[in-house]
Amino acid sequence: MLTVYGRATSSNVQALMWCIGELGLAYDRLDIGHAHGGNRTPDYLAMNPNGLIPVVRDDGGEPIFESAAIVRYLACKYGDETFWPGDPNHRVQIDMWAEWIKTSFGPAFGNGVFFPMVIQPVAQRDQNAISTAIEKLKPLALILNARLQKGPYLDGERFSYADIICGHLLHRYFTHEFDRADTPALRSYFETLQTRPSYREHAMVSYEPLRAKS
Ligand SMILES: N[C@@H](CCC(=O)N[C@@H](CS)C(=O)NCC(=O)O)C(=O)O
Repeated sequence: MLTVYGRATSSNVQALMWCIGELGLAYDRLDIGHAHGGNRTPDYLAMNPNGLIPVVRDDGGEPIFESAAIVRYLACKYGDETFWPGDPNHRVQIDMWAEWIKTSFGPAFGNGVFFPMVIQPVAQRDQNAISTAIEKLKPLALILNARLQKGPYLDGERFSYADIICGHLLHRYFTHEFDRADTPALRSYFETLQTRPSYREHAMVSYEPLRAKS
């Protein structure tokens, strides 16, 4: 049994929960973070000194933080050869895209566009910085679009953990209104992901509770 510490409205929790759903694992999820609090207590900081969610414990084992590391742990322990291939030459192609999304496309969208346009209080928003971030995101979206022209998934015909690291961002990316690059393959990928029940259940979670009121 996995214990997941983290609220369902967190995008990193959504990636993890989608992974758990794809692998059909039993879990207990506790609402921690944001309005729920609970992530600055001594007990929580002993599990993750950053005070961030998610954290996972597998059968009461050592706490694990960093969502991508947790997803790879679950892939390694419970996934099949397709989900995270053992062959280093194949694995690195998948890891490469997962890493790029986690460090390039993800922050460019999440920190640069989504957070300041949706979550940050209106009075603190810097419209010039947001406009710059929107422009900087466009070439990254085009890189992803070019890769997905070879799809339907990041690893061609095979659905892998890299699709989780990427795809969980797309609900926010395509439902939040902003000036996006023209990326038909990326949009079609988003539509393909929506045929997966675990994606709909865990990654298409409303972000309205996070929206700044003023
Ligand atoms: N790199 C970390 C980032 C974790 C992170 O930033 N989590 C956010 C939610 S997505 C958080 O804990 N925010 C504080 C809160 O919810 O109270 C990961 O991928 O797990």
